[in-house]
Amino acid sequence: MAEKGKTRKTEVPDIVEKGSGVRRGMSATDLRQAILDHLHFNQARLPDMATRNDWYMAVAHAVRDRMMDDLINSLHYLERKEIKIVSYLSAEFLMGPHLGNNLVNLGIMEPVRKAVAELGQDLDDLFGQEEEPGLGNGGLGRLAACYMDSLATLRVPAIGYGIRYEFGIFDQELRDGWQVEVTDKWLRLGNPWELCRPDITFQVGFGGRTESWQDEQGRYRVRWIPSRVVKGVAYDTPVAGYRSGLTDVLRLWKSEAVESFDFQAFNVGDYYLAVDAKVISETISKVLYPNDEPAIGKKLRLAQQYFFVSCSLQDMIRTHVWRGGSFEDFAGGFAVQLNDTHPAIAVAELMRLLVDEHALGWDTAWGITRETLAYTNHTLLPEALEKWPLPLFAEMLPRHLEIIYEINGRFLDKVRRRFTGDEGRVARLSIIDENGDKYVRMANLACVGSHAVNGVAALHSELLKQTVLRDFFDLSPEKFHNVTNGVTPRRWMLLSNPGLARLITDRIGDGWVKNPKELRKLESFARDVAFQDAWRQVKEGNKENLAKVIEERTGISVDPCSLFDVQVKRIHEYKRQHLNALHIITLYNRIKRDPQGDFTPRTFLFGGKAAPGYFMAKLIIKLINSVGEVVNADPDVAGRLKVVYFPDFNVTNGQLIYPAADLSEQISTAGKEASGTGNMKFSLNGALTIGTLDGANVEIREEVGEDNFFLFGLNTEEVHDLKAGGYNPRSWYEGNPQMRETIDQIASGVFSGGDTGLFRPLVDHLLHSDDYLVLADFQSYLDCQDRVSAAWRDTQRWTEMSILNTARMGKFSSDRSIREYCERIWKAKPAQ
Ligand code: 26Q
Repeated sequence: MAEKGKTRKTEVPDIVEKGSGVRRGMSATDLRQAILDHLHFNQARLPDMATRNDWYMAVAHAVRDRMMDDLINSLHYLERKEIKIVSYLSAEFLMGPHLGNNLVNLGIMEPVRKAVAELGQDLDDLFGQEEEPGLGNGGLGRLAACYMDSLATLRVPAIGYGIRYEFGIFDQELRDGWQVEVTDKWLRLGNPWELCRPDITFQVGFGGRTESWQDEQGRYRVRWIPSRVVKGVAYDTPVAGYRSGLTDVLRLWKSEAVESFDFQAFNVGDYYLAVDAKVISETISKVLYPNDEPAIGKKLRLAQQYFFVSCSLQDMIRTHVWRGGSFEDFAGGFAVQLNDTHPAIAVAELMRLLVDEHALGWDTAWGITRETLAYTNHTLLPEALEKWPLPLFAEMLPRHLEIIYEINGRFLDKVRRRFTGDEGRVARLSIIDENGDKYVRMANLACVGSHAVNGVAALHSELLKQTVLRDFFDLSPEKFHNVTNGVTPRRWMLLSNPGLARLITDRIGDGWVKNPKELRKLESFARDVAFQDAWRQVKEGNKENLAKVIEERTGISVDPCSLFDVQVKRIHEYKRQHLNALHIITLYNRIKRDPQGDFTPRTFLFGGKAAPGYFMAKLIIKLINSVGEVVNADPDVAGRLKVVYFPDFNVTNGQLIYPAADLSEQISTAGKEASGTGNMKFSLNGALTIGTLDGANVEIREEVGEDNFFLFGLNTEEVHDLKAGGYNPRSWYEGNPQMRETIDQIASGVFSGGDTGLFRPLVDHLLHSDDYLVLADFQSYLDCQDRVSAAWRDTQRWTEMSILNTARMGKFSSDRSIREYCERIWKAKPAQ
């Protein structure tokens, strides 16, 4: 329930006046004055005394001011009941730094740069001051951020709902080659982009018990009496579209203690109990969970999920009622997308709000719920499907469990009517897992409670239907969709690769930014030698920039003329960073055998965080660093091979790395990577891909053409057959001398100062189970890498392929993805 004090709207002009002056003006002169004013009135600093952070804050506030007209106008749209609002529910939003992106989207990069320079500051320095909000683990959170950019750019009224974690994903440091996690205190110096809305708060209950009662009309009703209540407070961050005049909002919830709660305790004299309650309440939004292995949950994580989902749904209902909508038409007012199962509790919560709080009948509420919700799946790994131990669930959300039982009972009745006698199917479809310890299966809940279910790449969506969601597909095939992921060309090209963006725009105009299919026009210049030279120059400049940063951060000097071979992404066995490492060792051995030989110089760049509890992933990081230490220091190598682990891979670092890559490593075991989005960022920036037929690689290859993509490895069918026939990694090892050599070297301590124990677990794993078929794909990978090395030597051909990659990546704009969601799933339209 919203707190009191909300005033009814008063007459406001439809379009707030745009203009000039210190709050709105877009000229360098106006901006300069605006920055000085903010320095004075917000930071309370004279220019002489201002720190770099003061300047950054002043600039950020000046920019934020210029987003307010569009934000206020957009909030007015939300009041119109004929407009359908898209609600993107996500436990993660990996937004990356705001300042640069907002300057690009508002179209004021140059005047701000000038204004800042006139004040004796350097805009790039100020960019460096921003702590990026790392409120996500990786792909899924970053996808949500790209989608917010596209929603605003396409003028779709939308709210991104999530959690305002006080600590985002940990910062990664490397000590002695091991990952060390450091708390991410991103709010330490304040966050100029968010607006706290102390008046937009909702209460969320936990625990306790339920009671039934009869209302005046004699209806059976249930009341939930929670044992604990916390308050969610809204924090809004405006998300400007790219020159679209529409600004959407990211609304993140912070948990706080309910005032009445501590007063109660205070009155009975237990001050410390009151303070305890406050601390516990505030814990909910304290920290982002790293995606750990396996997905079986922690209590606090479930509390987080329920907390943000409940606040968000209450907020939607409040808005809907406020704009005069009827409950029956809730689905006409909101399309709610569940970003994976993390917000899947929305199914039960929306039912609870409609049935218990607003007295709708079950069937009506169920119709509304299913029509409103849609679910995106992001994984094919069965062990990554979320499930909650039943006792934990029952204790924290007793009413929701009752509702889930009711949903499940009705659902399974229907299943039994259709598939009479097929109790195996019933057990698989059930929302409750009853094989041994009982669990609530969140993917099942999401499928049952949604009108649409989608995967994130064509292959992934097909495999979903055949594997993890097969029974649901059999039941309701019409629900299943594919929406291939995309990335925003604003952040991932315009902002991060301004040199390339300029070169492209000079040739084909700037229409590609909103309509990236226009990049195809570059095809006709792919063999143009002058254009190729200019193209290469941009890439070399980007590589030089990166080389400088690598040297600063790691002390390793790399040759910008070498082939930059890059694998940046979360560390996971299925992504096979260790396959990449085996290749490096093979190259090293070749050089050692023939030190005078003619080898293609390569710089291997790795980046990515491992989940803190994922031992094998951390050992892979150590292995890469250990191989690097040996290779980088060996005089025989003479700089022809360098191995770099770039610490703390995040959005900011990604913006530096993707534009500087020549080769993009997308080498997951076929059938394991749902989509990948880094693969798109690389290719868009002119890197060639070495990859398997996995996730969106399949579609990338289709688009760029098979001649412009380095394919290797088993496909999903072959992976399946190999495993079905009893895969024995040891025989692959024994049959391949090169592989044997590299693995033996790891085992015998060549990269661990003679320590034969250090990498033993990894070696054992490869030899005895090798779940991700590293050994089976090894030779194919090696051969393919040899083709890469040969291709690199034909500079013109390589450049042509690079240009063709960029030219043909239009499909992978997140604008295309969002259009598909709007048309096929949300039935939402751009605002006029
Ligand atoms: C689950 C339970 C408890 C704690 C954490 C989690 C958790 C958190 C984050 C589980 C998974 C994630 C993130 C998953 C993810 O990023 N998946 C990626 O999504 C991308 C966008 O669709 C795809 O491109 C990638 O292929 C997929 O791996």
